[in-house]
Amino acid sequence: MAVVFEKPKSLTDATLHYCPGCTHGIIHRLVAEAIDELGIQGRTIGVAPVGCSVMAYDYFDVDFVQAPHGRAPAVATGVKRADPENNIVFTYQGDGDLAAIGTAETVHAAARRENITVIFVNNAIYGMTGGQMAPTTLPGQVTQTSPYGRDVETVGYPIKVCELLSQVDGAVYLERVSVNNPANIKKAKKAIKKAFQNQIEGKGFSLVEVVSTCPTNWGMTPVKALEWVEENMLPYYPLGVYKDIYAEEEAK
Ligand SMILES: Cc1ncc(C[n+]2csc(CCOP(=O)(O)OP(=O)(O)O)c2C)c(N)n1
Ligand code: SF4
Ligand SMILES: [Mg+2]
Repeated sequence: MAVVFEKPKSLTDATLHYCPGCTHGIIHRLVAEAIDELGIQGRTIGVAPVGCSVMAYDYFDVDFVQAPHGRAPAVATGVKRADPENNIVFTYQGDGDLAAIGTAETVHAAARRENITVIFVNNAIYGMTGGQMAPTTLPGQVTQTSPYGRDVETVGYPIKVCELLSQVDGAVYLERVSVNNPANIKKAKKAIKKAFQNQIEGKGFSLVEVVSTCPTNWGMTPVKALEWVEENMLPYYPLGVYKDIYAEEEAK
């Protein structure tokens, strides 16, 4: 019988604990597909963050390390440098983890051109802890800690991670994607695979920002949350390649 659908080998049989409609699950699948297709399951080591994906180690059938909140790029640095020829190391981090408490680790890992792959899930909120304002929360967005909407006069503006890191010379590949519709899921898969391929080729720091949803803490149905991404997140966080130094060099 022809196989028409198969679960990636790099995912375990564990049932995901994510809320219905949460896009963490789609992103897990894309990462696992990339690992399968590149034939690197046996040498891949993930670094789990603190946030809703804290239990990523249960879902990926690869070795895993758990990092303290925000410190995944620092932990990944150590794991990669321990055996740079063999270890393929990725971090999987939320926006609170990567762009708040872990800002320094992120910027400096990029500056050092660490040969790691960073999967950055931007859902504009602290999901796990109940929906507090994150560094990426949109101006005017209502959260548990910005009940009248994010007021940039008092709490400042959102951090745009791809734009910020594009100014860091060490960063090699930065792309922002989304998983809000099938066409964007396809592009997200391509970007994630490229970020791993870069590491295999020894190219250096690659980060894929995935504009994601948190229907639970946004207080929306899953479908409405996908529409909210299209209407509100993507105008503020435009999709596209922010840096690809090898492609730029080839074009010269
Ligand atoms: C040092 C430290 N500070 C704060 C926390 C509490 N904490 C746990 S998860 C989290 C936010 C996670 O949000 P994000 O990284 O955006 O991930 P999401 O749940 O949205 O996927 C915070 C603040 C913690 N566990 N450790
Ligand atoms: S709280 Fe939000 S980010 Fe966390 S699993 Fe639920 S929908 Fe996903
Ligand atoms: Mg978040």
